[in-house]
Amino acid sequence: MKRSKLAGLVAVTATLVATVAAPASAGSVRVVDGDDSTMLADIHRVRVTHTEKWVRVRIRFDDLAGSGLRRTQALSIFLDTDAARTGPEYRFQTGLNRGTDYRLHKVKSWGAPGRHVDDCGYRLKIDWTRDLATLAVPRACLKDPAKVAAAVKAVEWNNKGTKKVDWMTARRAFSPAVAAG
Ligand SMILES: [Ca+2]
Ligand SMILES: [Ca+2]
Repeated sequence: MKRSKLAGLVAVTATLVATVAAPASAGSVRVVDGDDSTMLADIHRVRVTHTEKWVRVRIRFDDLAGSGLRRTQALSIFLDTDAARTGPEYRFQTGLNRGTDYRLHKVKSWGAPGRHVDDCGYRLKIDWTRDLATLAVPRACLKDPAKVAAAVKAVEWNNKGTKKVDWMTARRAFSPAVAAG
């Protein structure tokens, strides 16, 4: 038991290193959260990609509900663009059901309401068949950061109003920071 767990950890570390060190045109990191919640919007995997022009965060879920009648699902992505300042500099919020609205805010802390970032061409794509949500933000929107890290939180309500939450890895935990590739 102990042995296989250790082997698993080593494999994850090796994947992270390989992803970061890969001679690709973009810097990227993949974080595995896994099937650790009974909610349908359970976060399974997250990939943060940082290119010369874009910052992308792609999240794979257990099961995204197109219809809010099945489950009401929502997502927050926190971006850390300045490691010298504690906490996130940006927060992106969206629903995950069809017809949702989304918004990017400049924030000073995790809980701050922040100020809306005027439309600078950021966009969200949701694929309900593949259970994927992909945020793409022009790097210029974020003031061309040297490195970006992301923290991801999914929230879900069932039709009785019971709320469940899943964070990528842990509450308010950022991915490794990714330099522009
Ligand atoms: Ca999860
Ligand atoms: Ca920060």
